[in-house]
Amino acid sequence: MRTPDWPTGLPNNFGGLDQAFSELGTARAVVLPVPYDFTTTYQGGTRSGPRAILAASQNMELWDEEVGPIYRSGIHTMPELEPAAEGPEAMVARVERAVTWILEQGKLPAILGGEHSITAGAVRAAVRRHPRLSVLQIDAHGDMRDTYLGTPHSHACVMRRVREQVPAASVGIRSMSEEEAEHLERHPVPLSSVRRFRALQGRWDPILAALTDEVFVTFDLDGLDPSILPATGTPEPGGLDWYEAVDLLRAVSQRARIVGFDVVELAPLPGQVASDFLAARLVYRLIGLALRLAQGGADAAASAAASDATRHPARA
Ligand SMILES: [Mn+2]
Repeated sequence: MRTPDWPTGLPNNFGGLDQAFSELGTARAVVLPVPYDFTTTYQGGTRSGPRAILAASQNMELWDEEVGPIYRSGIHTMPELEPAAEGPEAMVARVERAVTWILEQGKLPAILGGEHSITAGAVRAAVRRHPRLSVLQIDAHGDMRDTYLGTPHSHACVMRRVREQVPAASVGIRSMSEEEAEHLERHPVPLSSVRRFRALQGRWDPILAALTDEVFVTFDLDGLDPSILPATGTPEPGGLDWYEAVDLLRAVSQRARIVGFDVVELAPLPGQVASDFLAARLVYRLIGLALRLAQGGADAAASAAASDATRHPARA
């Protein structure tokens, strides 16, 4: 049979990459879409997050201003992980199985949520391969409840479960329950509100010191300000801006190895694609930082930041 020879649209994978850059065998990064939205309690819709990120990524320029043409390292997109109808515990186990498989192939797992509860499975898989693992959480919410609505596997409990396994640093936190606040008073953990993060003025040693040299990044998009990312289930005012977030991620990637990450809680809004694009760019940037392709790009970005000193004196 002859291959059709008419022009076609882009392949439906992260970045819209040709086979040479998207086949599993040679790809260094593997994107795992997890359209899971079960324990969400306010605005739902995160089940549509992964597809929106993939769609945006196919319209994104693949030369990244910090990490360059990272698609050349190969980015394979897995089929969507099917949601488990039994409940979050089964889904967490399913995520763990998939991420274990990706790590066994020697690839970087890049997980697209979906709601935040899936992180527990990803971290369980990562810590088995990297026993000295630590977790960087970007989030508006502590997610430190012991149980929520009858389950310890809710999105609202995910960092409590993670911190039972590994050390973690949390940034952007500005919303928690009374129970969480009391728990944190008795059991303090490295946790920065946006105010505290800004007070560090770019000297992030207290955050970096809480991490080991192998880091899993869990990026809940509501850690960002709703003015730049409105498409999320529980938007909270006063979040991080884009440059604060990516500057922190770059600093982490220079001090430690990012061994996997997730970007969760995108709940796409009809007609508003800026959030989807931000998420796609963030995923692409994180792949580059994790694969340590940032060398030249980071220097260029650092000098750009220095010349930007009048606007951001704190980060000069
Ligand atoms: Mn959150």
